[in-house]
Amino acid sequence: MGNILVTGAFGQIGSELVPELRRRFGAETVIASDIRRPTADGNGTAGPFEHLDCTKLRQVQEVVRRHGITTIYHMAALLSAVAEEKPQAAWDLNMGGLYRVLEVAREYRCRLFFPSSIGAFGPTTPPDHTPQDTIQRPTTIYGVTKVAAELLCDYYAARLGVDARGLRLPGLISYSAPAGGGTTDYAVDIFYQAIRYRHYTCFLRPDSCLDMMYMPDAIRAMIELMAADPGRLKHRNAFNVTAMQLTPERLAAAIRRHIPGFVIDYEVDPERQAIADSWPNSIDDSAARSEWDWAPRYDLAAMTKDMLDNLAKRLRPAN
Ligand code: AKB
Repeated sequence: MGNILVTGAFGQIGSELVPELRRRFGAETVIASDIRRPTADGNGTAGPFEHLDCTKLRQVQEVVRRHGITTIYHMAALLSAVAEEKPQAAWDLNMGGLYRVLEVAREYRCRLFFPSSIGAFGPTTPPDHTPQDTIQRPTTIYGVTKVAAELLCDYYAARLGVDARGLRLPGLISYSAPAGGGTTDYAVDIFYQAIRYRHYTCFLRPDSCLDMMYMPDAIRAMIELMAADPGRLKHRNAFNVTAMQLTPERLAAAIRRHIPGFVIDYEVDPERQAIADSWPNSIDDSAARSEWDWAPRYDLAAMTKDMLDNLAKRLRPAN
């Protein structure tokens, strides 16, 4: 096996994916890369790092060639809320970055993982048990880039022989890295505020239902998909995966079981609410389950306990 390159290594997913890949395959085989410079402690990850702007073809070629890369996890992207504020930057990074990385994957015969999202769906998509293959007419620039990216990955796989695989990820919940610029960020922020202040003001309505997943399940899903027998994969790319369907009020009730007296109130942000309203309530991940045996390990209760246990090691209640 050759080496692995992770783009966007300091982002919400990358900062947990890199340590897990290093744990499984060896620290020296995983090259972390980001457009940001590492902090003095190396962002908590010991191992090779490359400063990389993945929208620059030459830079990507150079890193892949020099490190003998055979697999790329392409995580560099803007999330939905920030993409809506900066649509041109979202197109440049989300599409421009993927296009360059796919080109380099074709040239150097690398395998590629690409994270799509429930954001690839839109208001005309069936909102409940959203099928794997269905209507995709998103109304956000984030969703437009995700659908185009799914199609581009399919094209590179079918026509140009690149082993490109991917997931449609739901909102991800994690205690390691803060979420940044997403519509589902409330489901991370709520834990920090619950421990510090026993109070959280949510930017989505109490009944806004969205698919979510605990980060350890998401990381495992990515690595398992890349290891899956290609002979079993009918879809290969953009698999629906989910673990739980959460509303702010459901999540608050689960937290209250550990922090009695926790209070949630609501100041709805119309921009992020409109994005959430355009996404499904629950997606059907039976294709992932049957084609590569996907199964989540964390439900709402297990995730909530693990989040609070881990955050309590770092955070203190404010007085
Ligand atoms: C976001 O909210 O933008 C992401 C996503 C669901 O793709 N977490």
